[in-house]
Amino acid sequence: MKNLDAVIIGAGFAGLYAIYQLRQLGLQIRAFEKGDDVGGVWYWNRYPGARCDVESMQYSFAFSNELQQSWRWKERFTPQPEILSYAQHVANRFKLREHIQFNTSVISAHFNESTSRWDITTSDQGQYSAQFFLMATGCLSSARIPDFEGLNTYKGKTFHTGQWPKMPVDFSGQCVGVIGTGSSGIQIIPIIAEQAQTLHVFQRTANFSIPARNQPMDDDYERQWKDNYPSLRERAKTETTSGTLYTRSTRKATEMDAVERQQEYKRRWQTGGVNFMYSFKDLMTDIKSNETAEDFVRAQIRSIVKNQEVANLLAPTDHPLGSKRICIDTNYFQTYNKSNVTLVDVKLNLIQSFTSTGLQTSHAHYKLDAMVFATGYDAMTGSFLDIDIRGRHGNTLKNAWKEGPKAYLGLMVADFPNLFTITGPGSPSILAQMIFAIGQHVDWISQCIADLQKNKFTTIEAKSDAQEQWATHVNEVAHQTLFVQANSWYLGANIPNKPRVFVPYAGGVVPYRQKCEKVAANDYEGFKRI
Ligand code: NA7
Repeated sequence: MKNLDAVIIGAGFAGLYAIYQLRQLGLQIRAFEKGDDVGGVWYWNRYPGARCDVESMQYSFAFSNELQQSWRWKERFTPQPEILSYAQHVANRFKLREHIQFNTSVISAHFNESTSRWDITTSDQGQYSAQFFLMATGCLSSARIPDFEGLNTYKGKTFHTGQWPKMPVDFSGQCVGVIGTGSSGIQIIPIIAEQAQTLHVFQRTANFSIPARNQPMDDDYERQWKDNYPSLRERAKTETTSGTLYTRSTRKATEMDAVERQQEYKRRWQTGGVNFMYSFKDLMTDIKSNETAEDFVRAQIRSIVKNQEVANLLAPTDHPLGSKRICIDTNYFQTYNKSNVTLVDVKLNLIQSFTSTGLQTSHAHYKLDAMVFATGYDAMTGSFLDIDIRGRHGNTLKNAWKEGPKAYLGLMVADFPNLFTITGPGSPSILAQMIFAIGQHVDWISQCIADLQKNKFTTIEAKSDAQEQWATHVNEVAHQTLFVQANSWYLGANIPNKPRVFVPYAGGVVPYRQKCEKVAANDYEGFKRI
């Protein structure tokens, strides 16, 4: 058994920054990464069209001014290969690779009550004992293909967007099917449509999507950011709900007359990106306001898509705009004007089973050479529960979370001492810009560990009552928004039998950070240190 101070799982942005920070504390650390390189979600999601929905100048680390000044983003919204290069650059520049063991998964982590340390086993039969155990496993890492009947009999090629092969995939001349019209589906569909002979999109829920209006990076815009990075990063920290600076309106949608409102939506639709969601301050809290934005987007879809039957299927009517993660796209709706693309509504035309040659629905059989699953993830908890984690008294994390995940501040779980959940359930995580959320969490965790060492404590763990109160608060805050009105992965609705709990903290990054800082300043109120 090898002794370490800290074990980190994952070498995505969370793992990389955790290595960087914990190393500064002088800890002996090792990170285990399943893939053969850094990048996490951006390592696995190498499907054509994969692109970040946060603007490049903001989706990056803030901890090193030299890094943010020297790195040059080529486009307004960065494509996956460039984000992966950035992660590789960070790993190389700060010499983080020497702490990472690639091609290795953590199989189990058991808290050993006699040593107050974590006993960790890895896929290469490694045995480690570590004082601290950090989960940097990401919120969207546990890719999921639904249990379709007959899938094992299907002879065509299958792909999941979140586990895309490294070798380029060429769909030229093929009949391709895509299941899933979330962000990944919406990004990959226009690209496959360019190559494939025929493309059938199997849609269960139509999604709202705003044009990205991606473009090469504007030099002046880049300069403006680089000249003001410190103050802009500070504003992101203190003035935003998600850690990303948008042009936020201070007005309510229903306060304005219809003409003015339309102009605002039009202006933002033309500019592109998630900024559309900030057209009015109450879009995520007032259904009447939200409906005005929904109507606008549906009208755009109907004006883009020529066949009105198809347009009606593509226009979402069953959830508020933004209650499922808003998508941003490049030519998504336009793709349905192509003669080789067919939309199949699987709410009416039910998927029955895969056959050896394709997909059988209640209305027809579709012969398919390849099937792309853009069917999403067991989000936010899947990557934790895929590992055999046991805390005090041998209690499994699976058992502790059987009625839904609970973590005090989204950082620690009662009865799992010294286990830190970076961007865990109950923190803003996926509702925030992820690199921003990771930065705040890792800074807090490293300060917490430094304080433990300074005060000669061995362990820290969440108290159950503090954890309960926080979970209640997370739930109450979510119910003040429209997020709870959709069957989304935020609520675990895409996974059969997953407890229906709104997992991320919807109260915004500013009150969240203030709470974390206050807790630390008050001698880690709600935590027990021994
Ligand atoms: P999402 O957003 O979870 O989308 C998954 C899609 O797959 C969605 O349209 C689902 O429909 C559909 N789906 C899932 N299971 C089925 C079955 N059984 N039958 C038909 N359709 C199904 O995952 P993404 O990868 O697109 O995006 C995840 C996040 O990654 C994204 O928000 C960004 O943050 C990056 P449903 O809506 O459940 O009816």
